[in-house]
Amino acid sequence: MNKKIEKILNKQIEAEAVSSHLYLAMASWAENSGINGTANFLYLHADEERVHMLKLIKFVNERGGKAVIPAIPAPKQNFESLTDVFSRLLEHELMVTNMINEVVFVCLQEKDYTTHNFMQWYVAEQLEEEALARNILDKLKMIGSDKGGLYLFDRDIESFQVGNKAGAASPK
Ligand code: OFO
Repeated sequence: MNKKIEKILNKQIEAEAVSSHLYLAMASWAENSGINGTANFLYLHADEERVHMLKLIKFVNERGGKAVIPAIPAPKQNFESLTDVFSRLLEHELMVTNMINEVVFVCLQEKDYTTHNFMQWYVAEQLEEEALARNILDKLKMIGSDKGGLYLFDRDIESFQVGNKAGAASPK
């Protein structure tokens, strides 16, 4: 595997691990705050980020590269509100989108069309995740501090789809 591609894919493996860890911390905070629907949604999201990482690990190894399992720093543990959680989630996803765009750019520079093709799943996934996070933030803005609204939000959030289910169902 081209060394430049191997390096940038390993950077992406680390980013997916960091995402999974961050959403796990958010889920745990929500659970401790009694916001259980949101906690379940975020636990699921953390699992899906782990699947994103696994897909990359397998791809790198199967193409003759060496996937590096990264050390992950402890994520933020406390959040001010649901709006705080989802603002940070959107901000994080925008950063991940930039990283994925960079991988795609390097693939084209290196004429690695196989990896370019593989990365298209991540490009589509980012579109969905950003749209979902924006949608959730819009709902939270509408609800404001209305307790009844927040109760319904927490009840309904479990039915929101996280990510590209077809691709996330399997690590390959
Ligand atoms: Fe949140 O998405 Fe991974 O790539």
